Amino acid sequence: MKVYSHPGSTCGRKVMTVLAEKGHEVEFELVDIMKGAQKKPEFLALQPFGVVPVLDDDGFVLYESRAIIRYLDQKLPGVALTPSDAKDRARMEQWFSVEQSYVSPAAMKIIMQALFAPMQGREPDQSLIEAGKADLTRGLDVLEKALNGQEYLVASGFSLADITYMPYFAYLFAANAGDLITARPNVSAWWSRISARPSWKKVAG
Ligand SMILES: N[C@@H](CCC(=O)N[C@@H](CS)C(=O)NCC(=O)O)C(=O)O
Repeated sequence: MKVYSHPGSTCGRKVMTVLAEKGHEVEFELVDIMKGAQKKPEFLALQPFGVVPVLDDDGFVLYESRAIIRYLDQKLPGVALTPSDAKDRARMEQWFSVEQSYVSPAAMKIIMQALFAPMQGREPDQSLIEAGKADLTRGLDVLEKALNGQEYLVASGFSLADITYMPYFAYLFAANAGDLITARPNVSAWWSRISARPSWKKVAG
């Protein structure tokens, strides 16, 4: 199995965290997204949108991180990261969708400006950071309520849903916006719990 990605890629980190949870080693093919390698014809032949990650499982080429992690969980032995009960599974899908629709787009607005713009020698746009923070409020408030008295997003246990949030939360701290998380006790406790997992430490450590 081979993963084409970049160590700093949020979506790539979801894939690598699932692999670490499963205890499965893969070949890691660096795609240097800082230098535009993702837009070269040879990579576009694997991923027509020119973004990482891509999985190659013995010739079965799959892109889109959320599809890849579902596939890996089903395919690989080890701990199950998808609940078997229909309602728990539906709840996991709900949190996947909330991440993709409301949380990560808002978080990325902040991260692109407060973290990546300075790295690329650009001045962060404060108005975009403020807009991202405003956008993120509802998503985090919803998580705060859902995590009341609950250790993980799905009550039955740690699942793929928790993993999909982790790369964005880590970058929010790096972007000096960690107070959005620490201000919410249930979200904060959940983040401490999931970010302490050996899989995440291995990937983002
Ligand atoms: N929907 C895609 C998004 C992938 C994505 O946006 N990857 C970023 C890195 S986290 C990327 O390759 N960016 C480079 C670019 O946009 O050129 C997925 O889930 O795999």
